[in-house]
Amino acid sequence: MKIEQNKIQDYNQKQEDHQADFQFLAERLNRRGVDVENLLEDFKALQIAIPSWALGSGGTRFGRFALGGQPGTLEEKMSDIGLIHQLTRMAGRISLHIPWDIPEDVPHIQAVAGEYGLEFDAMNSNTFQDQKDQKLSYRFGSLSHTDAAVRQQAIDHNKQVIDYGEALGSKSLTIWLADGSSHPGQSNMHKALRRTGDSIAEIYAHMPEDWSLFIEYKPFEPYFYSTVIPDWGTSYLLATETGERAYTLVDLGHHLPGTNIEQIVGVLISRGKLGGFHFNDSKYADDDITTGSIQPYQLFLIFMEIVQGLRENDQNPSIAYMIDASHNIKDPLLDLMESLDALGQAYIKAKLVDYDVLAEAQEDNDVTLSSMILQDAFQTDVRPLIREFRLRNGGLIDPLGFYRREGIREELIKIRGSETVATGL
Ligand code: PSV
Ligand code: MN
Repeated sequence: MKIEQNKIQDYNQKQEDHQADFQFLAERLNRRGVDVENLLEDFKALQIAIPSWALGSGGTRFGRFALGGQPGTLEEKMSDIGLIHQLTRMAGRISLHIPWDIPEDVPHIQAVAGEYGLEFDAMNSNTFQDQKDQKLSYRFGSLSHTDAAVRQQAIDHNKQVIDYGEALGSKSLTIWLADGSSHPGQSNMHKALRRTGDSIAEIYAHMPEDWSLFIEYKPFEPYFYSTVIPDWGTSYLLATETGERAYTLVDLGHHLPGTNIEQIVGVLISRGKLGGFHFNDSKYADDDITTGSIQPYQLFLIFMEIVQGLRENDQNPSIAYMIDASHNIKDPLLDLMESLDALGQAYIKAKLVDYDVLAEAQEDNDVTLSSMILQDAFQTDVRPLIREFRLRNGGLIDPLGFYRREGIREELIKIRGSETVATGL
């Protein structure tokens, strides 16, 4: 769905407080030596990919609630992402999961992407579910399976995903390996890891030379005793053994409670091995809820590590950002826009930190000053700046308000009906 630009302008004109709010913030930041114009320009580069599987109503193992107007085809999914991008100007990328979203007609899919101003982000393979006509089962694993024939099937699937991605213009593959065991003694853990490394090496060899490979990790689920790639260290090990263009991907939900994720981010960047993120938030495990809704301070600290890390380590390539969330109750489009806003805020706040002054405070072991610097940035309300960014780039000052006021979900239900079910989890 595309919104007429004059509707956007009309709605923006009604946001009477915005100019005063923005002026107040801009003057305050300028007084502190922040180049606001530069910040607004720089913000354009923060484009966050939306996964094709996050636009419908997700579910839990207990069931799925209906959400009307879900996208039933890849084109409709692109239309939803196009809409989010039009309203926020922050979501110019789409990430596909195969076989949930096979691009049958590549030129057509590329043309649709072009129409909405979308580029193809990382491709995602799926060896965690058995598909209808699949010969061998992944019940006991895929890339790590004890049977070479199952491993080969999973390797071939990944190669096919690379081929689809190459045709579309994607430049990376993300592997999330569900493989693991649910019972002590079920699996020889180090042999499983060795087999996984060998399988990944074959997939890596199939990638075009300008592609990158991202390896996710996750401590549990769907298996409950062990996973083959449980943590960043194991992912880092595999990425290092695999090759220069293999990196670790950090999904914020894939950590045990209390894990210091920002430290992991800093360490990976320092070794040039941070490939990308899957953003979401959680209170307990892989809850996949709205980014920044539970631990906004952690999100800010992660972005601080990114901003500071990239300043100091040019060996790390540019980072791939994606939201990996599941929407069981909220309207996915509203929720994704909330997440984008939280990401924008964390990024801008991280940019407000004066890293030279912080470095001095750290050298002097001035602990209080260090925390004051962080708090000063974190407590700044930077929302007027993001609103101004959207306004200047043809988006909306208040995208959530517009979406609700205009009844966009109701409109989608009229067009698509209330029965469609989007592929994905
Ligand atoms: C696994 O929990 C995960 O985060 C992986 O990124 C998958 O590709 C994604 O969810 C969707 O299933
Ligand atoms: Mn993920």
